[in-house]
Amino acid sequence: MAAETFRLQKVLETFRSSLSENKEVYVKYYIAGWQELVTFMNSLGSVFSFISKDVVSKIQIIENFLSGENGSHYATIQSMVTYELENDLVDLTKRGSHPESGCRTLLRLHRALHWLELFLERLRTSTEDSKTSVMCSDAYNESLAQHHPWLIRKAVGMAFCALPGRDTFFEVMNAGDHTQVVALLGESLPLIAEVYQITEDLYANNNLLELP
Ligand code: 1PX
Repeated sequence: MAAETFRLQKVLETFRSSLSENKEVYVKYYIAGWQELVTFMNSLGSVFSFISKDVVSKIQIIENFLSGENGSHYATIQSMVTYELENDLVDLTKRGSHPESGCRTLLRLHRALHWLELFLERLRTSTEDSKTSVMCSDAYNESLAQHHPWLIRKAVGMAFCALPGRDTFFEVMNAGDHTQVVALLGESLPLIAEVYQITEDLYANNNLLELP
């Protein structure tokens, strides 16, 4: 089977499709967006496979809920939160009988979406001599790192050193020349930011931002 090619355009389209008219977030498209990002990471080489494996397993957990008998409750992040909370399906303070709820699993991806937003904004405004490893780790330290133990932070730091340079990054995004990539990033970022903010507010209003 031919390896799937990544396109930044597809990420934009899936995140756009994830927003409903009344600003709910469709889980199906949200995880499809993540699936695209996994394709991107896989094209960067095996140093990143411990990261993509974790994302893939989280996508799988959520997909199982979506295709399960209570799948209709998982149509949007909003309906998932209501359903899982009303039915006591979330471990709220320590891991117990529901260690892999939809809410806690999606929270991990949600935090990573913040990293993505910060990183892509740096990439969009970067110059020729900017280093992807620095942009990546600055964005990481501002976001996800706070939620990771020392060992993971070290491993992630080492993976960043293996990142290709800015030119390769722009190429792998498969969205035309640099100016076109920058334009597409400018279009994608407000969408990603909106999906992030809606989820963040929902989780904050339900006290779910620190789920174990
Ligand atoms: C347009 C292209 C831009 C680049 C796209 C690359 C997408 C990268 C997405 C990274 C997603 C990482 C998700 C991590 C979720 C997480 O925090 N998992 C941890 C906690 O889960 P648990 O179930 O244990 O509570 C888990 O312990 C994590 C393990 C693996 C390390 C995760 C490192 C995240 C680093 C983010 C930067 C990735 C840089 C990739 C290079 C482009």
